[in-house]
Parts: sequence; C-alpha cells; structure tokens
Amino acid sequence: MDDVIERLKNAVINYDIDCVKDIAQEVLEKGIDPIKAIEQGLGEGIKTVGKRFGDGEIFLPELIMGAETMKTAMAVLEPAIPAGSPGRTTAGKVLIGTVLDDIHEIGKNLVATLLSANGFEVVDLGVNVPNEKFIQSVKDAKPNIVALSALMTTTMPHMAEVVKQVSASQGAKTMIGGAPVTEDFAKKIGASGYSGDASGAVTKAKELVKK
Ligand code: B12
Repeated sequence: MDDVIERLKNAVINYDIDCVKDIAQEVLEKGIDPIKAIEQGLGEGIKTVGKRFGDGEIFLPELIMGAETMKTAMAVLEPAIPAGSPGRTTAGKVLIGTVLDDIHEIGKNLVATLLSANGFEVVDLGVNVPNEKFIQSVKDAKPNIVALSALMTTTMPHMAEVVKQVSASQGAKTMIGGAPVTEDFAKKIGASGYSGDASGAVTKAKELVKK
C-alpha cells in the first residue's frame, strides 16, 4: 500500500485531526486516486476504530474523534473526485438517505458523491429520515432509484418498511447498503439492489436504471 494511504489510515486510528488535512493534500499532490485513498486509507482506519469501539477498547468520545478525523480528510478529498463529463444527460435520478433513528452519514455521503460524479442527479434527504418522508419524496421527486443507508442492526427494519411501500407503489427501484446490510437481507426484504461499497453502488445504480 502507498505510504501516504497508510498514514491516512493511521491518522484516523490515532485521531490525528491536526495532521490529517496535510496528508489528504499530499494524496492529491501525488496524483493518487482520491477514491482509493478514501476507501483504503480512511475507510480502513474508521473500520479499525469501529471494531475497537465494538470490542469495548475505546469509548464514544474516541469514536467521535475518529469520525471527525475522517470527515476532515473527506472535505479535502471528496471535491477532487473526478466528475462525469459536463453537459451530458443525467444517468438517472437517485433519492438517498440514512434511515430513521440512524445518524451515520459518512458512507451515505460517499455513495451520493460517487453517484453525482458518475452523472446521476442526487437528492439527499440527509440522516434520520422518517419512512413517510422517503415515501412522500418519491412522489414529489420521482426518482428512478431510492437508496437507503443503515449502519445499525436496530435501524435496518426501517429499510424493510420503506422498500415494501416503494415497491408496492412501483414508484422507483430500491437499493440498500451500509456496514451491517447484506445481499441476503436485501433479497429477503425485496430490495432491487445491494452493494457493499460506494463504487459498487454506482455499478448497481447503472444496472437498475437500464432494467
Ligand atoms: C463513524 C461511526 C460513528 C459516528 C458517525 C459520524 C457520522 N457523521 O456519520 C458517530 C460517532 C456519531 C457514531 C455514533 C453512534 N454509533 Co457508530 N459507528 C461509526 C463507525 C466506526 C464507522 C461508520 C462509518 O462511517 N464507516 C465508513 C463508511 C465509509 O463506511 P460505511 O458507512 O459502511 O459505508 C460504506 C458501505 O457500507 C456502503 N454503503 C453505505 N451506505 C450505503 C447505501 C447504499 C444504498 C449502498 C448501495 C451502499 C452503502 O458504501 C460505503 C462506502 O464504501 C461504525 C463501525 C463500522 N464498522 O461500521 C460504528 C457503528 C456503526 N456505530 C455503532 C453505534 C452503536 C453507535 C451509537 C449508538 C453509539 C452510542 N452509544 O451513542 C451512535 C448511534 C447514534 C445514532 N442514533 O445513529 C455500532 C452499531 C452496532 C449495531 N447495533 O449494529 C457500530 C457498528 C460500532 C460497533 N462496532 O459497535 N458512530
């Protein structure tokens, strides 16, 4: 792995918020793909922090510091993600949000950024989105795809409810993701698509708009 990506990962693990911005700048100066740096550097770092939190080795303040460190670097790297060719027709419209009672936004934002960069029009409803808001927004915005993110096993059931209602109304295709979400769960609740990462979400979205 590139030394700079390794340093990005370690900055998140060590909550090194002072240095992380400079390391992210270095990524861009060296011409390293920002998506690779986000996924292999920041993403791997935050997974380590999450595991330590889950194992009881660290507590909420440290978890928050790890997330803030990641967000600081994302603010530098995300704008550098190459956009699709300007002026071309949109690849489709995606309504995205994190489900009710869930405030995790980093993965959802990354998916939204990559979708936009690949020519999709993205309507981002934010986090902690009530099921009814998703349903109403499908009616208002008429997206091709509704993309739902959940990071907690306790909030995944909201996905099932939104998918059920959107499918029943045949208003749009549905795509789900987030760390605890699996392909099996997606099939079980009848979602049209699933991906375990942001690049895969773009591939899946392209497939779904063609269907
Ligand atoms: C960062 C983080 C936080 C931050 C969130 C900051 C923010 N602004 O988003 C803070 C500190 C605020 C936080 C709070 C909490 N957290 Co937290 N958090 C995490 C952590 C460490 C990383 C999540 C993350 O950002 N990952 C990086 C991104 C890039 O990855 P990702 O989200 O998985 O997204 C990728 C894919 O999943 C996919 N994807 C994501 N969304 C979508 C959507 C679609 C449509 C598709 C196709 C793909 C896709 O693409 C993304 C890019 O590759 C995880 C641990 C983990 N392993 O996930 C715990 C974790 C999710 N948190 C957890 C918990 C318990 C909490 C708290 C309840 C803690 C507390 N006691 O208060 C609160 C929750 C509050 C709430 N109501 O939501 C638990 C959940 C356990 C469970 N029940 O399932 C975890 C698993 C930690 C653990 N091991 O215990 N958390």
